[in-house]
Amino acid sequence: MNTAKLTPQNWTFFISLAISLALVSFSSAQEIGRMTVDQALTEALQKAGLNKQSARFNAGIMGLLRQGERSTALYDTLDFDPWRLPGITSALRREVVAAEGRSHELHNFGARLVGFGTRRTLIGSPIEPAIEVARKPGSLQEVLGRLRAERLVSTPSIELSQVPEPVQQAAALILETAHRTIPLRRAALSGLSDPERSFRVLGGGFPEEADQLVPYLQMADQVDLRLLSAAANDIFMAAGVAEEWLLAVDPSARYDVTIESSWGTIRLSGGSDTTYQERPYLLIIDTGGDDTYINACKNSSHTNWLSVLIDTNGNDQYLSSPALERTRIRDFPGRASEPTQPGNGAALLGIVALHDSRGDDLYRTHRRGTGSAMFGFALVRDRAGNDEYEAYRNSQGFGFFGGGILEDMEGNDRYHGFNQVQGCGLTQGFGLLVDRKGNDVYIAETSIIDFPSAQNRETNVSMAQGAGNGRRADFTDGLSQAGGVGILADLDGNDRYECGIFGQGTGYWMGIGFLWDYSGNDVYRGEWYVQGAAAHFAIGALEDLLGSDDYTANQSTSQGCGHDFSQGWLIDWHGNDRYRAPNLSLGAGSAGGIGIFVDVLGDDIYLARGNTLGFATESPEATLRTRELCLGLFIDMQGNDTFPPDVAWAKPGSFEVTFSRRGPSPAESQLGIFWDMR
Ligand SMILES: [Ca+2]
Ligand SMILES: [Ca+2]
Ligand SMILES: [Ca+2]
Ligand SMILES: [Ca+2]
Repeated sequence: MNTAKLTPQNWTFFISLAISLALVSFSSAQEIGRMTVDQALTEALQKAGLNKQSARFNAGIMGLLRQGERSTALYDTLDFDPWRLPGITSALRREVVAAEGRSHELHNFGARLVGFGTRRTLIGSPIEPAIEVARKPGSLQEVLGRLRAERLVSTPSIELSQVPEPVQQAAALILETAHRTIPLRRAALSGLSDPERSFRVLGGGFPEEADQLVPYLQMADQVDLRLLSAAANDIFMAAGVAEEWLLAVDPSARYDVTIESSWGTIRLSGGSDTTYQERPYLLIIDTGGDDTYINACKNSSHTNWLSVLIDTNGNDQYLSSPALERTRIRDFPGRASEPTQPGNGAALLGIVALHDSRGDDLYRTHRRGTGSAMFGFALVRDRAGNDEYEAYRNSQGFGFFGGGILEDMEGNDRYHGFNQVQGCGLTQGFGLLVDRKGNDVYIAETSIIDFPSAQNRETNVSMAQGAGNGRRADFTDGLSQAGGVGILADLDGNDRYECGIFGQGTGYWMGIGFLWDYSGNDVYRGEWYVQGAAAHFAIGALEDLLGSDDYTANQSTSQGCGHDFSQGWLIDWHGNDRYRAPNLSLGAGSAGGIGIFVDVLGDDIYLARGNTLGFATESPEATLRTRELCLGLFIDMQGNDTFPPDVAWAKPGSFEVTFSRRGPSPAESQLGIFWDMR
């Protein structure tokens, strides 16, 4: 029994604890917050002479300015009605929570946002027949026999008596599922006349010039990602079930068999520390030892269309070069040499699944990897331990025509990368980084400048931590391509996020980036186009649900800022927060954009300068933008807040509308709204 006196401090503690507990249940957090935020947005617009129908981009005018094809399903939805974003993202966040332990549902979640999702589990489990086959005694010999009869397996009959029964069943399940899935993959690529050549071209790098891009896009049109996504669902389901079966295997059980197939090598091993050198692997199951994998789990060719790696024990290393065992990526001289080559956990015209069950693991890749997909689907899932993830580019939840997922279930983890990492989606791609537990650190390199930005040559373009990136070609060849969807979702713990330019919920050129932090006291550091910011017909949002947080954006256009027909959102639901904001921030519209900032609860401190705290820039006279809405909206809903003394309209308890240009109606004007509701 707690005998402490109930002093006012105790009461405050108990009340805030009660609120926290209520909010920790994600559904109630969303319900309370969404209703309140939605009402506040509605009222703020009304008080300024706007409403959710009029406060939109004019589709006709935008159509004259916006160029780009292959927009995602999510982009079309949010572009149609910006004000639905908080409701839609709160429903999406629940799906991420619900997908725990079912990574194939995370895959379907991402794929649906882009437009090629399936719901293959709606009626039942599509892998149930394969599970039935695998569960029978002697199933692996039986499956291998059938594959041998079809000339898919070349190794003659092999002794399996040393291989533990769960390992045989798990291997049988993966191979049986692969065999049942290959027709979907064949159909997906049936439009390609020379798939081996396409593999080399599509994987050879991002096309820069139009003469490279045109054939690339033609090949892209010949790959049906819906079919490949359906196949990936079944593979990811089977890998999840196989991992469950393997958890029971004694880590000291010793066995080692190698079987060759035309889809790649199958190796089953346990009880020792093993180094897997680079070669085309179809399947690796390793149940014991501290192992090293050099580019062992990836698509190596058109025929090596599937690669599954399940490691259930030990502290393992997943490396793209043996040199990286002791060298960090940022210190590695060859770090920039192979940014689009597949490394561990990278898909290319195929499917890749990497599951690590236990141990403190090191994932270090200068190649594209750790949940990275081009024309395919990749999943990396780490179940336990304090892990270190390092990459250079196009990694750690990255998708370009396809989807890449990095899911970490537990432990305090460290993520480091340079560019297009930690939840990044390019054209027709999604990249998801989901970290479910622990205090984590996410860094997109800021001091070694390998990716100097057009905004500031001394700062990297990060395009990281929830970033959707498109190809802007209005000033070059005209072949603009819409960006994809990048999401970083961190569900627990006190976390730290650092990046340069473009990051932490950012979008560029019809791309969408979300950073969702569900819990904990967090620190956000970035430079420009960060923390809920977007440029050129794009959408960026940072939403932080619980905890007292510390936000810093140093250079410009951040923390709820939309530039050029973009939406930038920053919503913080709880806690006493501190915002250090640059020019164009905290609910700012720039060049016909919409920027929205909402802080729901707590006593907050705003340190800001310039066009900030509910402000919109004036559009040039006699241009298409003159009578376009440009809107900056700032709302603080509660608490004793501190505002900078030199921002004239930002006073506690006040509602202010500031017109930069007043058109015939508010919807044809450029205006800022500041509302501190108390
Ligand atoms: Ca291991
Ligand atoms: Ca681990
Ligand atoms: Ca965390
Ligand atoms: Ca707050």
